[in-house]
Amino acid sequence: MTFKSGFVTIIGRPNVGKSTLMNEVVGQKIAIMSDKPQTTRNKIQSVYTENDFQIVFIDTPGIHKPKHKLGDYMLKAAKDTLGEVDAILFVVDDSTIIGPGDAFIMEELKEIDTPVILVMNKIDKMNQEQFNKLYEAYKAKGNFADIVGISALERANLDVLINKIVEFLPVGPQYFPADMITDQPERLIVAEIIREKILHYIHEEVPHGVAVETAMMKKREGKDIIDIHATIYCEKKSHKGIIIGKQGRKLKGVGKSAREDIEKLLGSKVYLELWVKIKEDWRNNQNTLKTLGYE
Ligand code: GDP
Ligand code: K
Ligand code: MG
Repeated sequence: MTFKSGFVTIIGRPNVGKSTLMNEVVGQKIAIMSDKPQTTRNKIQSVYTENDFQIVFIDTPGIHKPKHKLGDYMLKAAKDTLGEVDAILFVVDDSTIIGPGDAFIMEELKEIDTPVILVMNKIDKMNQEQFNKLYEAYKAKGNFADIVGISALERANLDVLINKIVEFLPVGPQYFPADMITDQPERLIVAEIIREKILHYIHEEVPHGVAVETAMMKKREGKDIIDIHATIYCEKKSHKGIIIGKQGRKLKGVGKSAREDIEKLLGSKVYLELWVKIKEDWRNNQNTLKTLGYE
């Protein structure tokens, strides 16, 4: 039996479903998801292994025009990977036309030799006519190695997509153990889950100025409990108030919902303590970005 393996990067506008796709393929929450753009800030690798192949997925921050240093970093993280992988999954959603965002990405892709599979996501929200129209529009405008319609959320056609990806993989070694699904340290996933809940519970501009750091994570002596302390950094005093909420209600909601997800991730009871601190302008501070893992 010949074993195939390779690297695949997932690109696309914010909110088209890249993180959802990666999580559903590997069957666990590795990248956080939300209905807000700029949810994913790092390159995240996850691994999907079968008997005769292994795919390493790289989820990237959405490609968009940067507004601050963190934005610069995010765009670079997305573009750097394109030339180095075996295939690119370019994910689009149920928009009725090819918008300027997708056109921008298709321009960027023209300079790269890597085969591009167009993934038309969210087919659960499209009727056949809408799908066909969009399909023809993309086919006419782009140079794709293949086009697949899927619903990441409903896990529709994911097997078809996987088979297509395997076609583009070279014969190669099993890079990672079969049971490994991500290169992300648990501390980082924990922090990201907390950030996901902040994105979910807190509206407007506040979450975009938030960073989360897992300060401590330790199994309690003789007990089946993991104690976790995490710090939520925000940019302003007013933001701190919003995050904590009246009588601490917001923060409690964030903590409860994060704890439930973290317990699933770690397979253990969790005691989660959250602190909110102000760190002005951290998004433009190189050192802080480094400390928080954005490097
Ligand atoms: P990303 O920014 O590209 O990583 O997008 P996310 O994975 O964070 O998803 C953005 C939003 O789209 C979330 O609210 C998802 O639940 C939703 N979403 C993702 N895939 C699908 C899909 O196949 N169908 C529908 N209806 N919604 C989806
Ligand atoms: K998102
Ligand atoms: Mg994402």
